Amino acid sequence: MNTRTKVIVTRRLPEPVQDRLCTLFDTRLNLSDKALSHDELKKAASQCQVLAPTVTDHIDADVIEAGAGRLKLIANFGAGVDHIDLDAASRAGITITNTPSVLTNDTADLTMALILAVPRRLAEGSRVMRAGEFAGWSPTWMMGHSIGDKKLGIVGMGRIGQAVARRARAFGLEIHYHNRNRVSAAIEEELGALWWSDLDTMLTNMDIISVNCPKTNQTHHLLSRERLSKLPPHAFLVNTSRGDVIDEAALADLLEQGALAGAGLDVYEHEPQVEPRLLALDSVVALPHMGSSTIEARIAMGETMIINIKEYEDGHKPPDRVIAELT
Ligand code: 8YV
Repeated sequence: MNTRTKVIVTRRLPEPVQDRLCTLFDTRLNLSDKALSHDELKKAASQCQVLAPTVTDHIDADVIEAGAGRLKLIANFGAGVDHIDLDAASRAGITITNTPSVLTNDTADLTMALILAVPRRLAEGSRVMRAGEFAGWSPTWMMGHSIGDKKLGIVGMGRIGQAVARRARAFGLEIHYHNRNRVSAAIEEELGALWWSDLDTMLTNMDIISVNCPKTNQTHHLLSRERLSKLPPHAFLVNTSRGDVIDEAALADLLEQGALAGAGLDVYEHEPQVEPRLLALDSVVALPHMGSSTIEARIAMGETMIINIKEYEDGHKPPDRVIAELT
């Protein structure tokens, strides 16, 4: 009889991660990388002790119920857990873990890349080159906006928000932030960051906004149409967190009307669908959810996930447990 822990992985992972999973556990991989259907997820949940999903798997109460009794751990490959019904899991006594920290720097780098790319019109410039439309330098052509001395408002000052602040400071941006809780004085001092208790007031005063908070019931459409309308028309908005923190249709309306200067987006409200009006705008730089897509981060995420599974298997509390109330 096989006594090894049964692990089901829902998507193809980097090879060293898959190899290690197979060495340590009775692992079922998904070499095709085709996302599992809802029924397939239910079936998988009923067949394993550990389910290893990703952001593309909707782990709702039905999937959790299907795993009742056998499923003990959902070891998410990724930091965000908004695709998992945490309450249902907690009621069923299932532990949830994620992979924080290891993707912080890469996600912050990509955020900084968008903070640069949108005001400096990088994607537009690249499109012009590819279309063979570069007719030579001109003193008034392709002028964007400098980012130095601009006010950056970070929404969500967790690990990634702080890493963005560190980078942005080096580029000469003034750091402002809104967070449920004020960060420590030591961190504020290190980042030169100014806390705004009221998000609306911060928005009206910023030049660039970076969304870095997790998606929870409280942050769904945090940047609603009303709030987005508070941003000054010269402002740029960057989102590398989760699409539904922003009302995407309202964002498209405001950009189309010129009520906002531009947006840099890596995440979307209804992935993989993207509001087509956003893609039609030169003022939008759109990326396909690639904040953590470096080979280094993805291997580190796998390693973190494996450590969580191993600790569970050995009877310890996995280090990266996600507690429902804190998300
Ligand atoms: C991950 C992310 O690649 O970790 C996250 O929350 O958004 C991505 O960078 C994805 O979640 C993998 O499941």
